[in-house]
Amino acid sequence: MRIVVLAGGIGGARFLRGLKAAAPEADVTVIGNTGDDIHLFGLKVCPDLDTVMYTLGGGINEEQGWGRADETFHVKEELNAYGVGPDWFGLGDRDFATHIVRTQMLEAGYPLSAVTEALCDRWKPGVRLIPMSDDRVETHVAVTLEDGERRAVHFQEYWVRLRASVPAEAIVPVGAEQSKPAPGVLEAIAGADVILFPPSNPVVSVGTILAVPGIREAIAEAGVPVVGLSPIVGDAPVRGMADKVLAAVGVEATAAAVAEHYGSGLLDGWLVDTVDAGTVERVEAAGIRCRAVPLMMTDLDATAAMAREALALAEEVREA
Ligand code: FO1
Repeated sequence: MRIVVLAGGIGGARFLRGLKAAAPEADVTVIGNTGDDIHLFGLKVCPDLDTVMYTLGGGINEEQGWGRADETFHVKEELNAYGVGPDWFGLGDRDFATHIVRTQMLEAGYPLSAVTEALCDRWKPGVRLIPMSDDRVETHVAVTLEDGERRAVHFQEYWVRLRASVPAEAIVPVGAEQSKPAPGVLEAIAGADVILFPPSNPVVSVGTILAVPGIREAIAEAGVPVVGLSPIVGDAPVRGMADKVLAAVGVEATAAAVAEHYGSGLLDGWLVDTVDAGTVERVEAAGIRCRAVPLMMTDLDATAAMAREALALAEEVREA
């Protein structure tokens, strides 16, 4: 079975670990969000690609869900001692090596998709990991700061430095309109048996991938079941601050509203948590087949069970 997954960072990576346990024989292609990418200290950092690569490759810091295990921060401390920032973004020494290799290869002329493949040669994530695009796309967030100044900040500045403490007034994936899907993205979608949206952020993760011209259309036209898992459980994000960015696009932070936001033109099936069983009817009324199952990724078994439910719902859609 060929499965395509559109993944953001932590939620996507943890779901993928469950999917691999649930379907060890499946051929999984992951289309990774690169809207969170940031240039720091002359280096290209790709947080979501790295989170997937480290999580599936066994190098992730399990408590944080991002960055490397057994990490130290000497380089960052030294940079900060020279007054070179930002000091709010935690790049560790081991992680720095990944960004150095990536930047060297990009500067040598390799596209990000080829660089990601080379990095995965080391980590062997057991999936094919492709960035959504080789072109630069950067998510910016329009905010009004406490002093009344209106500014567009990089997504990482909004997420990490500001901790989403001010309302996101608009989310703009800068460069998306001019970007093209990376080599292999459209082919993977066209060749998929099932397409899954993990419980990743629907606006700044899956939404950014869908903003690359051609990807949304290819999924809608693939003619295979498209099944998503709600990142919202009981009207709050399972983790992260998805509610803050949902407000910016006028979507309420509920499992049903996120399904409607994707829409029946894209989604065939949607899983909500058992606490949201009351919304199944509303989602089905929107033309999306819906089931309520436990959606907390507390451990590998629970996450694998979620992946099995998603695949079972896909089969139900296929047979309908
Ligand atoms: N998240 C934080 O909350 N604080 C950090 O300092 C931070 C650093 C960081 C470095 C590398 C990396 O790959 C991820 C990092 N993240 C950090 C996670 C990241 O900001 C976001 O969670 C994702 O971009 C959203 O998917």
